[in-house]
Amino acid sequence: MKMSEDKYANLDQLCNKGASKNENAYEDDIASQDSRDKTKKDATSKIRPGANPSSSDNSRRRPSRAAAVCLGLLCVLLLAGIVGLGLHHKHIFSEFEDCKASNINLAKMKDQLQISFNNITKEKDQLQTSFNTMKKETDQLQTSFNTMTKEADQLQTSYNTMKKERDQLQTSFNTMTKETDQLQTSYNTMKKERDQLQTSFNTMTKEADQLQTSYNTMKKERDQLQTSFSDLKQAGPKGWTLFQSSWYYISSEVKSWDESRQDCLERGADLVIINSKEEQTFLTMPDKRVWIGLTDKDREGTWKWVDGTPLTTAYWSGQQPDNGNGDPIYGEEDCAEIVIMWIWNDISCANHFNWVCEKVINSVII
Ligand SMILES: [Ca+2]
Ligand SMILES: [Ca+2]
Ligand SMILES: [Ca+2]
Repeated sequence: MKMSEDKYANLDQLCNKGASKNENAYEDDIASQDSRDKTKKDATSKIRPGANPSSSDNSRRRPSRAAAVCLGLLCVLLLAGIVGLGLHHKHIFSEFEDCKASNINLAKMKDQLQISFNNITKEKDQLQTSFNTMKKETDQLQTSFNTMTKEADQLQTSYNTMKKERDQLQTSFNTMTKETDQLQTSYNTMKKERDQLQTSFNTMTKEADQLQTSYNTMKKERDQLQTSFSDLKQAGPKGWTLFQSSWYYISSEVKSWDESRQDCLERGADLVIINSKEEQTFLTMPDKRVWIGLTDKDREGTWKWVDGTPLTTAYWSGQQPDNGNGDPIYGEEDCAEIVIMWIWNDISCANHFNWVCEKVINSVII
């Protein structure tokens, strides 16, 4: 717009300059004409003093001719001046017409420029409106940009936080993976152990079944034996006496210690072994001397029961056992008897006494 205005101003200056130039040229032409007229007058004034005053005819004719010549010259000059002025005026008129045409063109151009200026003004207003709109949009965009920048910052913060959490999760995942591997290894180991235990359990189950079967069989046998024992208890062997957990046979004959033991063995028993004070009291016979299953035949002074167990609790009388006290009449005394009043004595095994066989019930009942 400014450019258009400047252009318009330049056109005005050009027009004014042209007009001013024409005016100045006209003024210069007039001044030139005046100068030529002055020069002519001066020439005339110079000629008049040059006339010869000594001859009166010549003086009268010569001024006339001179005046005629001067007049002719003046006419020529005047004609030349008129022609020059006419040409000059024609030239000026032509320039004036040109200037007028230029002014018209300039006026048209001015109108067009005015129209263009108006159009440009409208466009400027529209551009201003667009600029304002764009400025608002720019402000809105700036606001949006600021909002998006904040959101971007928040997102960046969230991203960093999530990245840290991801790293922590990755670490936890790796740790859990290791633990999982360890657990898997432990699981495999436990699985193997379980399988082994299962195998052992199956084996033990089979063994338990076998044991249960054996137990059931043995239980039946025990029941049968219990029944047999009950029957036997109710009606024991003839001549046998039951005391606590043993059956006892007290002989009515007398024999040596070895013969007595042989008799007991033939009866499915052995010479009595005294395990308690009650049994000792039970076996005390007020009128008999009886062999018991105690001897030191194998080693003098080392008394053992017939089942091989050593003697722990004894009921020897006074100085007994004395092994005959060195008296040849008694000889070697290697067998034990219960004498009257329940005390024990060692005596020669060759003596003949009654004897007591013992059959332990517990050894029969399973
Ligand atoms: Ca006994
Ligand atoms: Ca002895
Ligand atoms: Ca003795």
